[in-house]
Amino acid sequence: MKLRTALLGFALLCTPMLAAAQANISNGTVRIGVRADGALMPSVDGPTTGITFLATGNDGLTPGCLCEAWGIADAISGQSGHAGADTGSAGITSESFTSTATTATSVVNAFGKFRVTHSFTPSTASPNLFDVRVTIQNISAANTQVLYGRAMDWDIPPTAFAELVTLQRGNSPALVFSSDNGFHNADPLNPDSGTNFTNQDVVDDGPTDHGAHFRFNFGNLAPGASLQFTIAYGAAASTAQANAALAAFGAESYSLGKPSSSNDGTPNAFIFAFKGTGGTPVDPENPVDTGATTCASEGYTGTKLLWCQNICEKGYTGSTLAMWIRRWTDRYRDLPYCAANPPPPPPPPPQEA
Ligand SMILES: [Ca+2]
Ligand SMILES: [Ca+2]
Repeated sequence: MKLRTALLGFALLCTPMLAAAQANISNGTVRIGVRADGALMPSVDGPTTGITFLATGNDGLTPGCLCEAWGIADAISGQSGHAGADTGSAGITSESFTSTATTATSVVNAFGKFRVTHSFTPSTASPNLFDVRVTIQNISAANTQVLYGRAMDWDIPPTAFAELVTLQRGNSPALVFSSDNGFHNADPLNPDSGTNFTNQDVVDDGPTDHGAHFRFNFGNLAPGASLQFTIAYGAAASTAQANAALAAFGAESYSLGKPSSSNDGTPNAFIFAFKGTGGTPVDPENPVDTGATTCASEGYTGTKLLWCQNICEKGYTGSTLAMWIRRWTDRYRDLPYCAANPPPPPPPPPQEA
């Protein structure tokens, strides 16, 4: 009894500390839930929050699974890690977490090689956005090559699990893979075959249960050096308002999640965007729509379908990708559809800070 009382007292003492190690933050228009590991949708006192548009009270992530995640890899050593509320965590250890009513900063160690800081602040570009400044530092003694992935399964009320997804890749040479598979754990070394599409610019695809996944290769990062880029999360009352926020932010690549109950993004369109990744801002008013071409939609079957998927839709890179391309060209003397948009060349050396 005494032990139990003592443990209860200890638990009560610890509760405020544990609760403070993750936070829901708000700018009055949008509420974001930030975990200690830098992913979204923490377990805190208050509503479970991914990205909530306060005007409708709807959250674009929390219906169904809490599927949102980020991951990092060193392509030289082949090490990787990832963190997410429902997709699990590997190789990521929390170093510190601080927050206010409007800001949150997560600092983690990634498999002893990187220190990764996700700093959430209200965007100065738009009240519909939060900025997440991401800083990746090589804390090892070895040269590294940095891959960063981030994924989310859009679930957009009032038609959650039947949402429309727009994905615009832009021209950043560092963006090496994208898909609408929001269930991915974002580990950059984990292949992704997409839900409806990979590596394509698509407008309002669906309705189906899908999301957005972006993977970047930021190139070599020397011991002690750092690189930075910025993510935006947000929500707006319509496609037009979401596009205005994206333009103000200067998005280089982005995804929008919208309900399928309207054709103008009402009553809420949700935003996931990147800048500072080496590209130029896209024009959200004139999105590119190539339709969701897939190996299956190309009419391939059997071996040809499988090999096409290995080249175009599995997210393979390096020698594995080269092997499948070689097999394909040896047998078929041409290239599958995605060869019209070949993987970009290696990115320039990253900005060091
Ligand atoms: Ca969900
Ligand atoms: Ca979904």
